[in-house]
Amino acid sequence: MSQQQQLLNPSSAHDYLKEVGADGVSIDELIDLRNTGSLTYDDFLLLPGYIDFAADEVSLQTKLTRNITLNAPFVSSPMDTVTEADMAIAMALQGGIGIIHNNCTAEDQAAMVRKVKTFENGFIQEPKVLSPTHTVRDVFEIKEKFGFGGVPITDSGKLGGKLVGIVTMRDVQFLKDIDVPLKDVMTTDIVTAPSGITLKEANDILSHSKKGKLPIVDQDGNLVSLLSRSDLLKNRDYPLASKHPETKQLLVGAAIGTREYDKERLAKLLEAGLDVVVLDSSQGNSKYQISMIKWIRETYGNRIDIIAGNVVTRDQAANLIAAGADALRVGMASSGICSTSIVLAVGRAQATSVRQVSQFARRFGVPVIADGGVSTVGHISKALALGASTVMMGSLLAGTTEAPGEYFFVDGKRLKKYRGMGSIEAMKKNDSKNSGSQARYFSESSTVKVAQGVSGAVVDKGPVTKFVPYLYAGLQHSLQDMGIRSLADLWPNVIAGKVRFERRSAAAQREGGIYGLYQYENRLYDSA
Ligand code: CPR
Repeated sequence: MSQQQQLLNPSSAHDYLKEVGADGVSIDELIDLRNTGSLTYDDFLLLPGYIDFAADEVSLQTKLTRNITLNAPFVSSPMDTVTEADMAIAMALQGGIGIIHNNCTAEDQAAMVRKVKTFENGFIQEPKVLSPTHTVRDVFEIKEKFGFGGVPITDSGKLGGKLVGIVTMRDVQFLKDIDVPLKDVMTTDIVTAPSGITLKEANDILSHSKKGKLPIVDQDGNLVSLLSRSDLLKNRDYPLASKHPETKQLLVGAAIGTREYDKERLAKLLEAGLDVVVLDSSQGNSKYQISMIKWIRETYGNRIDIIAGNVVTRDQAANLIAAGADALRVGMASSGICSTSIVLAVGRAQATSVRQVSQFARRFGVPVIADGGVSTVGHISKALALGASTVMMGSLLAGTTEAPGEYFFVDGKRLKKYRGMGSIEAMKKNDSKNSGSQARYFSESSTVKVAQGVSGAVVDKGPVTKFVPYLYAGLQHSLQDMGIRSLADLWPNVIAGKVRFERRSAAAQREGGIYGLYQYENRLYDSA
């Protein structure tokens, strides 16, 4: 005879839950090396919690390093197809940070750092400039090529030269002879503003002057930048921007290696205003990295924060933490362009790496950057739930407008190049010994270069200024579903066993994908 269970009173639901225990598993049960081996992001899901707040209330403030706090946990990777100045500016404006690659000369890298540090939102930092001896033809060419209708004129024809006039379309529109020099047609009665002026003050001058352009000059009358009336309406405020607390300049990072010549490189980067340095090695647990960390500390004290790595085990982490690292970059062989685990048989699945290193490093107050293998917003929330404080992205940001390189078309698709820094192509880009890509893989002196990655292309993703807000809003919704109000609350709730996890079978992963449709469109976001 079957025994019927007695029904319980609904008001005792919470007592009964205590009796049977919370659903799902804790993080310790999820990452169980002996029984499950290593896991990657797609191997598990987070279980939903309780929502009593709106998604846009969720704070994503987090630590990049011991001393640097960001408003968004997004870092762009130091790769030569991902982060140069434009990407670093866009990332910092939106609360994250960009790490400028070192597969170039120290001078070029320092110039990129300087460009980020001198960026001021709304000001055109690199306007097209002509000299009084250029001709009207040159103005028309600029108009045709770039669409700019007003060109400042300096004595040298360059930015930084003495401002002597301005030529607008109104000055040249009806001229018959377009070979006349600009000194005969330019306007010399110019309204200017001093450098250091705020965007708001400059905008006010521009609105009153009724001019199309406002040149910004230093105390000697040299041209520093330009403000354009047509940009006035487009100027956006970036309330989350990552800025230095005193100088109010955008924050920027840069990668270096661990050789003697990298010490000189670092000096140049610091002179350009660098905020944080990344010691860029695919396997960071080396005597080279440990002595570089110590040397930087001895030479520069606490003037600069050091991100060390990459590591994937707590044994590796222990060495770098003891040497004085301010953050650790975690990941080996999880990126889509990486062939390290196939070729060298060394690496670790990313979810396990992030959890093992974060658990260890958090005891010392050292934040972890989960680097690589992120291809969805969901991967970002998983990395953070596993203990990372920020995520570093390569492929997800490649193909955006701000990524280096030109777009090209294949089979009607608009593409941009994306390549691993250990691909033969990247290692050969700059054969001068002092550039970073070969050193990252300890390959400068090898006669045979062993590739640890591939070179390919990704589809156009549009501007990062639209894509990162999508990542931000998506992450807020993810935390809301978990019932977590802020990133700061996430880890305490994970270690208290309140955030619950569950492994998923291959069939469950299939079920989580899109299926059963004849065709569909996968638009990631819609933004105003
Ligand atoms: P994704 O975001 O593209 O998955 O990964 C980017 C990360 O991949 C970089 O930040 C870097 O750590 C790593 N990476 C770059 N080039 C690589 C090669 Cl050739 N091999 C292995 N890892 C690479």
